[in-house]
Formats: sequence, structure tokens, C-alpha cells
Amino acid sequence: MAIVFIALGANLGDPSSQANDAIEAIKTLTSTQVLQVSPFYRSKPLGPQDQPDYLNAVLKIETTLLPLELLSAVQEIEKNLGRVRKSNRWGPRTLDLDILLYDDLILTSEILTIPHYDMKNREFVLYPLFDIAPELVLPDKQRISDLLQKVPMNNMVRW
Ligand code: PH2
Ligand code: MG
Ligand code: MG
Repeated sequence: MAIVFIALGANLGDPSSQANDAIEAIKTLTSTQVLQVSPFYRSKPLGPQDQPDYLNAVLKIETTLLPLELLSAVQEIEKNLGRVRKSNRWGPRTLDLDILLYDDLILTSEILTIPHYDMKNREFVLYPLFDIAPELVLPDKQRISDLLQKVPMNNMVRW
């Protein structure tokens, strides 16, 4: 069994219902349990500003799926819940599920990078992650509590 943290983001359609649907869909994956769900936050868009605020949250799951199996599974959920992949990076989306951490694994490949390449800089990842895992230490031994000190809330509020 691996412990995995997944970041959830949505800023089109009805973000909270997509978030809840995504959590239900993750619960149905093979040998996967959702252990914790952070509060939902409303964050300012990173990237182009001419898009709605985001709903962001973080999930803690336990799974026997391997990293690439889990990636395909969450991409399938994104697709089923209405995501249309566009080329515009950082553009709006109905649902984004990003694998943040997979146990203490460090993986760099063309299709998947773990830990998530920018997680340490994003308030909408660090604060919900801290809510559910305040004692967390990243694979490079940095503590979530220390990382949080360096990243302001940037007007993020509860959803
Ligand atoms: N995701 C992005 C780009 N910008 N901004 C916020 N606030 N939250 C996100 O989840 C987010 C973003 C690309 O995945
Ligand atoms: Mg993302
Ligand atoms: Mg993504």
C-alpha cells in the first residue's frame, strides 16, 4: 500500500460538485481508499488572471495502484467529469487532479514528475496539505510546516 497525496483544482462549471464527484470517483478505484479530504479553499488563479478563482483541496489516499496506473486513473476521472485538455498552460479547467506525493518516491519522467514540480510554491497546495498532514516531511526532508512559512496565503479563503 502506498500513501498518496492528490491536489484537486477546478475553476469552471460548478467547482464544488466536480470536486465532490471526483472524490467519489477516486473512492471507486481498485484497492484505493480515501483517507482524508482537506477543507475546500477559494484561491486566486496562478497564471493568466482573466479566469475565475479556483476551488482547491488536497486528498490523502491509500492505494496499491502504481504511480503510472494512478495517473491514468485520475486522468480518466478528469475526462469523465468534463475536462477538455487545451494547450493553454495554467488556463481554466473543470477538474485537475495532480499527484503531489507518492510515499517517499522521487520520480522524474516525461509523463509524470513526483513530487509535483511546483508544490512548494503554491499556497493552494501547501495550506490544504498542512491541514490534513501537519507533520508531513517531503522526500527531500523538508517539513511542510517550514515550507508554509515561506508562502503567503495570497488572499485564499475557505470556499
Ligand atoms: N492550477 C493551475 C494553474 N493555476 N491557480 C490556482 N489558484 N489553483 C490551481 O489549482 C491552479 C492555478 C494549473 O493546473
Ligand atoms: Mg495542476
Ligand atoms: Mg494536472
